[in-house]
Amino acid sequence: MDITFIDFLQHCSEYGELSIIEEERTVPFSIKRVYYISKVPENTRRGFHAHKTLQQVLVCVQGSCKIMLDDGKEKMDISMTQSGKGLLIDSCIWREMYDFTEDAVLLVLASAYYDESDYIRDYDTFLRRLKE
Ligand code: T46
Repeated sequence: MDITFIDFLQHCSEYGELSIIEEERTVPFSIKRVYYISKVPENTRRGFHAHKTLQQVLVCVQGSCKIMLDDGKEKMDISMTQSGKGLLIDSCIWREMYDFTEDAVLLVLASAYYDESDYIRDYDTFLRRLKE
């Protein structure tokens, strides 16, 4: 599976780090929605879905977590440990997020507004859709 990481422009100094994300420049789409996931209890797994059309960039801005990506052929586990790097997840990729540290904050930049009908929450339906 081809995984795309996006390196954000960063200004790091003795005063801290400043990371810059610009729509259609850093991120290859127009950002319609931003949300973040935090305070995830230990041993919690989230996600368990794919999207029909949505593209997203995930950034663990604090702490760390892992993302399992599945394109129907291959599964890949990715450690999200760097706040200066984004993981691009295209449509039709099954994702699960896990191993959140207590302080983890997972920021998500999305290409569309929230639409429950864009979710594929059943794994067999996801596999069938890939064959269409
Ligand atoms: C994704 C991963 C990385 C809304 O009402 N609006 C929103 O914009 C979002 C993202 C969610 N919701 C509602 C839908 C559910 O009732 O919030 C509740 C929790 O959402 P969900 O169970 O889908 O959360 P995750 O962590 O499993 O998945 C989320 C995103 O939904 C999803 O698009 O790719 O993060």
